[in-house]
Amino acid sequence: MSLNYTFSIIKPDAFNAGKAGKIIAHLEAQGFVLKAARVMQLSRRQAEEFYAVHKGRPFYDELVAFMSSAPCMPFIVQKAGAVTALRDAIGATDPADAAPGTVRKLYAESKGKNAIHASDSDENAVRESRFFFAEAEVL
Ligand code: 3AN
Repeated sequence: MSLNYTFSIIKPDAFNAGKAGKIIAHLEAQGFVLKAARVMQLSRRQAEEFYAVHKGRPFYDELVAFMSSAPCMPFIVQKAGAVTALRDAIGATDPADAAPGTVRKLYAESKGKNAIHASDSDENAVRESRFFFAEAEVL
């Protein structure tokens, strides 16, 4: 059975533009239930560790610099089949390719500044949730 929760981050571009509330409301309207959330600015080291799987890819340095450049909002949501459901709700990595009504189509600027992160597998949802939240912080 697939996990009933997943991990996400409202990235600095969307958070700075005051879109966090709209994005959370958009997801709640689709049946996602907020289980944990915080506002924080990642250190460079935290961003490097979080995105370690992308180390060596051409966009890695830019991604780490961007994600540690300003506050962001990590959060956990619950829904049946959460990982797939949230990936569908956020849309393609590049907002130009994202389907109408997805978070990235509505709120993202570019492939790099693309408003939101969402775990891409149950395994990563567990790992990424633990990276940011202690058990006692999750409802
Ligand atoms: P997704 O976030 O849709 O899972 P990944 O895992 O391929 O996409 O990439 C992780 C993050 O790296 C993306 N959210 C995006 O911010 C950034 N990224 C991916 N590809 C590029 C690219 N070609 N140029 C700039 N940033 C990129």
